[in-house]
Amino acid sequence: MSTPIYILNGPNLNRLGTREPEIYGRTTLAEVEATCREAASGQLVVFRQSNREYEIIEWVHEAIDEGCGIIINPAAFTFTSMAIMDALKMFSRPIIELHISNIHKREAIYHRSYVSPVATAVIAGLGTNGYPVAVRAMLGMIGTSPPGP
Ligand code: CA2
Repeated sequence: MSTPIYILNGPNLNRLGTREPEIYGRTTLAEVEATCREAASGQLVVFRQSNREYEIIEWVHEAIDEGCGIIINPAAFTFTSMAIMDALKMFSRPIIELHISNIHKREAIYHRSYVSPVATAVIAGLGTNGYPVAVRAMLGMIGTSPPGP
């Protein structure tokens, strides 16, 4: 497969590993990126983070033209952004919504995701291990590895 998996990260995740380790762990986003590339085992990966909503929307548009799948941790935009939801709706290949924490175990403001209704699958609560898990799941979805346990 020559088109990349897009792994998109929303606001504040560039600070991962620096605060609230009891919720988000101590792994930095650069370390998360390395685990994703390892899990992708040769599959092209585009890994990005932005604190700007419009930039994430632009990257979803780029993925519509060039990507085979999207793994997205929209962070706080999960609960606010109809614009990201609308962009993702236009993506016709697999989408995995990913959260490091289990958003459903947290306060009510973290329960209503705009992204879940347009996602193929949702992963939450596995810590930063959720990223390589999502990459392996995506490889199965796009057909570069056999589905399995
Ligand atoms: O659990 C997740 O991955 C979240 O998407 C992270 C978001 C939060 O708004 C969502 O409810 C769940 C917050 C990311 C905050 O960024 C951090 C920065 C530094 C250290 C820890 C988190």
